[in-house]
Amino acid sequence: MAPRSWRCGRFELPLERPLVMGVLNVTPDSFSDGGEFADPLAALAHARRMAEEGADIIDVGGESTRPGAAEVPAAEEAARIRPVIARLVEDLAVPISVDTRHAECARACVEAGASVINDVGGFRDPAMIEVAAGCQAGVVVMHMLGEPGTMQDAPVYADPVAEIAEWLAGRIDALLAAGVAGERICVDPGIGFGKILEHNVGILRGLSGLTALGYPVLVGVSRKRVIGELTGVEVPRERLGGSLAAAAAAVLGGASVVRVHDVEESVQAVRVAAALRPLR
Ligand code: HH2
Repeated sequence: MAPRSWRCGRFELPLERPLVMGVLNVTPDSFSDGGEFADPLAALAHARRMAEEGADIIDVGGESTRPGAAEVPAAEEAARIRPVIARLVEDLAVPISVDTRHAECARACVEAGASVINDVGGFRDPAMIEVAAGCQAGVVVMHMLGEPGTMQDAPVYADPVAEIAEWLAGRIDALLAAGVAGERICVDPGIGFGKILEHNVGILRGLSGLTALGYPVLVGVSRKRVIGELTGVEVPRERLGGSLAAAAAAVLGGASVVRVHDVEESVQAVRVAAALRPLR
C-alpha cells in the first residue's frame, strides 16, 4: 500500500498530495546554480522565497555531486551549510533537509535542527547509518552507481529499475536493522547518478517498480542533463519547460516528492499532475 505520510523528526508530512522539495545549493560549483547562493545571506533569501512559493521541504547542500565533481571535505561542507540550516530552522515553518554523503556533516546539521538527511550515497557508509539511527530525522536513500568522480564512466545495467529496486531494498533492510523506523524512509532512483539517457528515461517510465517497495519515492530531475539531451537545451537554467514536464511525469508515475530548483512553477505543475492521476 502507498505510504500515507513520511515522518521527518517533529514533522509528519502527509503524502495525499506530492511534496515539492526546493534545492538550496550553498556551493561555488553546482551544475545549474553554482555560486549563486554561496553567500549565506543570498542562500537565506532564496530559501525564504522558495518557502513562500510553496516548497514543502528545503534541501540544503554544500557539495556539488555533478558528474566529475571533486569531493569536499566534510568539515568544509559543514562549515558552509550548518549556519544556514540553523538559521532556516528558526525562520521557516517547513522542514529543512541536509543533502550530504558525509556522516560528520549530517550529524552537525541534524544537531542544528535539520529534519531530513538526504544521502546521495544511499547510506552505504556505516557511519551514515549510525547517524540516522541516533536521531529521528527522515532519510532519503538515493541510488548512485559508483562515486560522482567516476559514475558516468560507461555505467551498465541489464534492467535498471529492477537493479535499483533491489539495491534500495538492501539499503532499507540495513537501515531497519539499525533501528531506523520504516515511516522515516524515502527512496530515490538517483536520476543522472551513474546513468545514461536510456537508463534515466527507463527509470522515469518505470517508477512503479520503485513505488512497489512500499516507501515514498523522491525524484530529482530538475535541470539535469537528461532534460538537455531530450530537448537540445544546453544551459541548465534554461531547462524549465523540460523539467516541469519531467516533474509532472514523475508524479503521474507515482512519485511522492519531487526535488526542484524552480519552486513556483513546479508547484503548479505538480498540482495539475496530481489532479490528473488515475483514480484508484
Ligand atoms: N540530485 C542532485 C543533488 N542531490 N538528492 C537526491 N535525493 N536526488 C537527486 O536527484 C539529487 C540530490 C544534483 O542536483 P543539484 O543539487 O542541483 O546539483 P549539484 O550536485 O551540482 O549541487
